[in-house]
Parts: sequence; structure tokens; C-alpha cells
Amino acid sequence: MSDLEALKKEAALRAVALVQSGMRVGLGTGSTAKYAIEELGRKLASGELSGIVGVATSEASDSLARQVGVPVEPFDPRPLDLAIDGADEIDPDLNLIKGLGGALLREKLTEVQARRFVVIADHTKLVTRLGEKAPLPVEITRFGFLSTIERLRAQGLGGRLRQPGAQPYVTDNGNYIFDAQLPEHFEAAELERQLKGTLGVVETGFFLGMAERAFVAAPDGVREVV
Ligand code: ABF
Repeated sequence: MSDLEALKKEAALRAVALVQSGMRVGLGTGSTAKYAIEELGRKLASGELSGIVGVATSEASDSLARQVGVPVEPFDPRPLDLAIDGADEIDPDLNLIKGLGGALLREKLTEVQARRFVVIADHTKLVTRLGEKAPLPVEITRFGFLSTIERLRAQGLGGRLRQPGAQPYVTDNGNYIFDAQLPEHFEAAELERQLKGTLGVVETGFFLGMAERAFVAAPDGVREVV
């Protein structure tokens, strides 16, 4: 396991330590969240935890959870006790950019419904301002996507349609993602409102004021950002 992978796992284990028997837990997506799901499976198998129910934020996490023995239920309106997920950027106020993993819509739907949303990451995800390193993923409908992208560009957003190969990336919800380059100066809540009011935009990767804390692992230990 590389040093970075070991850090991701360390952060994940800290968050899973908050899980108690009987909880309904939001299961994140991505390479850091994977360690949390595996740890939940391990604790269920060893009897350290029982009666956990997972609610997955992606098809991939749903299938991983089942593989490692975490019972999964479909998303419904009941609150979750805790959600654990990774992030692409974490600012000092615990505002996040998420969605490079492509699961932003289900993540936001799930995590907004959690009594506690805990972020897990390695130290490379810490930034002084959002947009410093990562683009802002914006989920857009497939129908009319070129017009939607024109509307986004008209608002001064650079960026490109996510297209890892010959075809655009398609989310679990059947949509596309536009990875927007954020301008140097912007107000995140205002930009979020503006983007959500843009025809064709389904959701953005801004997760503002949602996280309760983050466990951020660095070579000199795990730091808790609250
Ligand atoms: C999800 O996975 C996303 O919101 C974010 O895009 C990504 C982080 O992945 P990783 O932990 O692999 O860096 O949580």
C-alpha cells in the first residue's frame, strides 16, 4: 500500500470509529470512502458492530458494501445517523468541492439527510480557497448539454465536458458532468445559487456548510478539522 493509500485508510478508520451498532450510515464513494466501507464490513464480521444499515451514494459503493457484508437499503426520506465520504477539496471553513468521482448528486442527496456528515481525506485535499486545485464538477442533463455548456460559458466559466474516452462520462443518474474551472474571484454560495438557476444544470459539486468535521490524514498524524 502506498503512503497516500495508508493515509486515506487512517482517516477512514477514524470516521468509522464514530459508528455505533444499529446506525443507518451513508456510504460515500471514491478511493478513501472505500476504506470506510471495508472497515464497516470488517467490524460487522468481527462482531464489533451489529445492526448497521448502509445507504450507498453510488452503484459502485452499493456493490462494494454488499461484497464486504454491509447490508444496504435503498435511499429513502428517513434521516441517516452518520454519513462518511471523501472530498476533492476542503477549505478552512469545511466547505467542500466533491464530484471528481462522479457521484455528487447522490452524495448530496444522502449527506444532506445525515445528522452528522464526516469527511475523510488525505492532506492533499486541503486548500486555502475552493477551486485552487480541482475543477467544480457540475452535473448536467444529457439532453441539450451543448446549450447548457454554452450557458455556463456565458457566465464566465471555463472548463470542459468530462470525457475520459471516446464517449462522455455518464453518471449513475444518466447525466453528463461539466468540469468547470472556477474564476479567481467568486463567492461560493452566490455561484452555487446562480448555477442551480441555470437551465440544464442538475447539481453542483459545492458542498457548503454541510460537513460537521473532517479527518485529514498527513504523515505526522490525523488532524480533525471542525
Ligand atoms: C467522492 O469521491 C467524491 O465526492 C469525490 O469526488 C471523491 C474523492 O475521491 P477520493 O477519495 O478517491 O480522492 O467522495
